[in-house]
Amino acid sequence: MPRRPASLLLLPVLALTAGCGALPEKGDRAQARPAPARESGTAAHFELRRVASGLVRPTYVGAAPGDSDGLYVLEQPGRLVRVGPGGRITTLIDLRDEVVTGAEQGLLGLAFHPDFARNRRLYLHWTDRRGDTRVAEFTLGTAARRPLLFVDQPEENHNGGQLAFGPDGRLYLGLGDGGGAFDGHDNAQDTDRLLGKLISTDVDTRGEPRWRVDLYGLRNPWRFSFDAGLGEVWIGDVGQDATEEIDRVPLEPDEPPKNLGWPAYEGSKRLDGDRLEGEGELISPAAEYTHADGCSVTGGVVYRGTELPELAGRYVYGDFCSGAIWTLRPGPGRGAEDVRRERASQQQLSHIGVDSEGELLFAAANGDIARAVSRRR
Ligand SMILES: [Ca+2]
Repeated sequence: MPRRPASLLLLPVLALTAGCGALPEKGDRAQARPAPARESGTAAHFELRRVASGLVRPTYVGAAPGDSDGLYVLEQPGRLVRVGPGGRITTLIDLRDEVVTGAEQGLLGLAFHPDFARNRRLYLHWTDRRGDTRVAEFTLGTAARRPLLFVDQPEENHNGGQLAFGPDGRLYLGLGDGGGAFDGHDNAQDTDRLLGKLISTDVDTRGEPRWRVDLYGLRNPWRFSFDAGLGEVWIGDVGQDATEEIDRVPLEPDEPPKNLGWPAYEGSKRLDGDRLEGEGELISPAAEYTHADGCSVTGGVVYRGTELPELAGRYVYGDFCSGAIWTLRPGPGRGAEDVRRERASQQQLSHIGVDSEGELLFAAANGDIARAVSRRR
């Protein structure tokens, strides 16, 4: 693939650093932001207690509005199950005949309609038998299905995964860059394409869904979440060979979509070859870690529960490969600080969700579901 020279981008930034007052190239202006936070110590805010096991490669755990007794789990090969009291498992939707399972393919995302308790609507994201991305609306207890999205996938990897409703009531989806290495299909910086983006649609408008690009320059946003109170989205964007990143981005729909930098940047590191495209403000990671500490970030949530008061307002995330779990404190200027590695860890960590009370749940590809509990118990 063509590698474009980076020198034109780097020179103005260096000039600005030297204080000569030259304007940085559009998009690189955010380089004045503070460096991403890195691990600065350890902590033991909680223990993990296993609450279910034997599930098949879970990719999601969470609660449904109006159901405080059950946990809802996605199994990567294609089932949505409910884990009820006593660990009883009920299959709610079975797409195993339609889903292909690979390392990064399968049933990858679930979101409940904000009004699910009344309308029973939920949304699933999966990889179909041809390896392409599909999103559809289901109405639980009926056979109703409404296709919402089809995206041709050029490679098996980097399919993104997460579905979630934003504080604006829109359904958001994270899509990876289409796969291969170093965005060889040139998707992430092309704002006319859906790959390498955070996109959203209004599911309550009937007729053909229209998807909007909200953020671009993503590599593989496997997991993201909204901190509704602050109108922010937190993204764990999986890195290439060196760096995993956490992005903290304000929701500003009246502004042009912001640029998360890939593949011109991996984490905060400028890579040779690709340039920033489009008009979006460049967003540097709030936090990052290198492959000395893992190899695939699993983005989590800002804790808004009550059982673990020391975690209040902290963002919780981890790494699939090392099982490490970190928490950090949102800092000034959209940054992060006080990154602590937890004593607890979870091998094959695939998803961090919350129950109906906002308490932390951890899904792992080894089949386990765990809950964060106070160490004082
Ligand atoms: Ca980035």
